[in-house]
Amino acid sequence: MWQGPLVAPGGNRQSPIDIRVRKSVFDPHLKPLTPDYDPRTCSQIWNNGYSFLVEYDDTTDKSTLKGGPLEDNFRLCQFHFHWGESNAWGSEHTVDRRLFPAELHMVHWNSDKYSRFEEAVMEENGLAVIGVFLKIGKRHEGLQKLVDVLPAVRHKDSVVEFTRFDPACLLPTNIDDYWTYAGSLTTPPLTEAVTWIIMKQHIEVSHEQLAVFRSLLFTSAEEEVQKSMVNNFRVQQSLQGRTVRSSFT
Ligand code: SG5
Ligand code: ZN
Repeated sequence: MWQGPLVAPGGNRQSPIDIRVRKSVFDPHLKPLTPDYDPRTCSQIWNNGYSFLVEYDDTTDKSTLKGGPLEDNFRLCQFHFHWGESNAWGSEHTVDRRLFPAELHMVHWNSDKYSRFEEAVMEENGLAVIGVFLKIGKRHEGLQKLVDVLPAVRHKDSVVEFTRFDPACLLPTNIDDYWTYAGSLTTPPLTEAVTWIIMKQHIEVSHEQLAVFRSLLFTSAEEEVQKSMVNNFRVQQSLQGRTVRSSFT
């Protein structure tokens, strides 16, 4: 019986991976990425007990991603981060084994082929996730708007309204240089639905801003033993013969 492409986690296109720069293959046919986001689709922030999700209204094509390796039109539904307990690690992907203190994921689903995120998540070409590495440096003014509201979603299952946040402010200045490969979600359901687009250029955030990420909790307000939300990344997966393509030489 055909079960779809998505038998995880034993599949052969799991994420995250180590990007080996010299083994990635320049693909001159890769187009520039064209994100087109409407900050008015931003709706809320939610601590889901694994990360915090900034969620966008994805009932219409108002915030979309096209171009790059993508044939179809993809709709933004949420972004979130993964981070470590210290600045020495925290990213899911690595570049020549180099770890970053955090990684941003902007999650989009294919609205040309599917009608809902839940449907797209089960399909081979269902999702496109942009990954951006965070490095410690100067304070990020765009990110600060988000950092300021994080204390309100300290516990698991807490949700607050969060509107008019432009997700494009978290992208690096150069979005033309990226790596791309076929992979999976890095949290359950781990489905092999994702075209990953990993930015070569990182963004800078301050140590204090990441410290606020680390003050979040995996646990709900009712639990007796509270656990800091840190090290919320998946272990690396093997490449299994896949090619990582680059948009740049
Ligand atoms: C899916 O994968 C999950 C997210 C999860 C990311 O988008 O969504 C679902 O499974 C809903 C059907 O989880 C939720 O939205 C909770 C319901 O995001 C997280 O759990 C935050 C880390 C993970 O995507 S990723 O591969 O880019 N890391
Ligand atoms: Zn993620």
